Amino acid sequence: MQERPLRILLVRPHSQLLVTKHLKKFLHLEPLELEIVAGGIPDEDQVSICDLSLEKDPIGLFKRELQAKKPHIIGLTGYSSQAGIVKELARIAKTNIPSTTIIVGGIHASIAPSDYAMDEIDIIVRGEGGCAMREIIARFKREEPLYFGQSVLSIKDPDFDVKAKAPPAKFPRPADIPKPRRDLVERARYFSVWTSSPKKKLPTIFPRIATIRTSYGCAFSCSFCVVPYIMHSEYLQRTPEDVVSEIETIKEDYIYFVDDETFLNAQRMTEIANLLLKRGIKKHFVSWARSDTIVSRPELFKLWKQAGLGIVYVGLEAMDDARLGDYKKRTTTETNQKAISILRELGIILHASFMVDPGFSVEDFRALEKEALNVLPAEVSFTVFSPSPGTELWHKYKDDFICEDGYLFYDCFHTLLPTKLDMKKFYQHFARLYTIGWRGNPLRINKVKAPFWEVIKTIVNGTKYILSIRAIYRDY
Ligand code: B12
Repeated sequence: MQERPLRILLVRPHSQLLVTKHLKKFLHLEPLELEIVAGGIPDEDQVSICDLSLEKDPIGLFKRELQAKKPHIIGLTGYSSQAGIVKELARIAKTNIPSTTIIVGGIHASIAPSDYAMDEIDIIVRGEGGCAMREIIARFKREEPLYFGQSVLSIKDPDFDVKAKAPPAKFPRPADIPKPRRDLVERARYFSVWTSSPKKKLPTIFPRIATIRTSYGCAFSCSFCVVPYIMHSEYLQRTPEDVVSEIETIKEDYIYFVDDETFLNAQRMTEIANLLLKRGIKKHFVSWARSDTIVSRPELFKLWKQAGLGIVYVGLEAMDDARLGDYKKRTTTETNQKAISILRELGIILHASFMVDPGFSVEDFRALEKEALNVLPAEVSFTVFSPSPGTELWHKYKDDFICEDGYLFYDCFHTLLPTKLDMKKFYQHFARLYTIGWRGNPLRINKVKAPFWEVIKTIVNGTKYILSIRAIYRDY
């Protein structure tokens, strides 16, 4: 039997690309995925979370953590763009502590597990990790093989390649997923830019914010999105009572819903809002929602405004029906327009998210600029169309990809496909979109009063962010 208590170190890697580092100056959310994984670890064991994402010397900190904690088990998470750094951390860990067991989970492990087939990585977890970790720890203590079923893989398992084909179809029941261990992180480090202000005055532009997940998956199947692949198009939901009880335990006044789609079930969301109002829970919420959900249920958003919904992110993607059709978004430009009006009438800030196609001409950029101007005042963001591994479009385009450096450029800012315009010019236009968006930010247009130094910080960091976007072409 293994010695007890076990020492487990869970690690969120840092970003290597400048543009993502700048993004984090506006929005830095807690590592909820690791807090949930930690929730699956018994109380008798010692677990800690090391978030390298905003560290000046992340590798140095990681080595010091290894030295101090001497973990029996190390759990690493990561998006596709972080796959390289996850592997690097695994190598460093095994060099420093050869006996440690390394487990990798997260979105990239779920969609491209064979990318982690290397000696230093002992276990690869696909999909939900809290329940998986519970079982892994139990097996570890019983000294049994740690891999099992279709979701917990190992290169030591002779069936590894076969199993790597599709993500596990069986997702745990939401009620069985452990509650996040929010106590394991320094809460003051996590914040999000906040532009919603009914009183035209904000005590801070960067309030501390917590995250919560109330559902898993999405009933839609947009061609660029990997969620239907991971979740087999299932939409699993937590009960209103369960969600509200968790919200009651959250100390922060601001909460970000990190669901794939929060509002799909109007009845459930109505019940959640009513429970919040009934129990007098006063929080400020931010969530993503589809434009057609907003249009078909304006009364739901009115209720949620009362319950504290301040900002809604909407993937408008394109203001042209042909492109929306290509993306299989199942919305129209008319629906997008209606959703914008509804949010405006309700006094909910819109965060409009658009996709830029690598095939954009100067005229296409100009047309999108015009569309972006139409949605202002709003927060706006733009990403470059980047099919994720696991999507239909990834298979269609992968032979045309221009990036050689593994998955590093899968950050939706770096183009994976050749651009029609010269790349330098492409990124000049792309950065210009952000400049236009910045000018129409609700803080500026609504003349919101905020602490002076925060306004200066926002301008300086905003400028740096736009300059880093303009310089992306140099990364190739
Ligand atoms: C909310 C969200 C965001 C939020 C922030 C999320 C955050 N926590 O920082 C915002 C809007 C800021 C955002 C930004 C971006 N996002 Co995002 N985001 C999401 C979304 C919708 C949910 C992610 C989330 O927080 N889930 C909640 C947590 C609790 O669940 P989870 O991550 O799945 O973790 C579970 C398991 O994976 C597993 N697990 C995870 N880690 C580990 C580790 C171990 C050891 C184990 C055992 C298990 C395990 O257990 C966890 C608990 O159940 C996902 C869609 C999705 N389904 O993943 C996209 C998604 C992850 N985002 C994506 C992208 C591309 C981005 C951006 C790069 C886009 C951009 N340019 O703006 C940025 C990058 C920001 C960054 N972090 O560096 C892509 C990633 C694609 C890929 N192949 O990597 C996704 C999948 C969207 C998509 N449809 O393609 N995102």
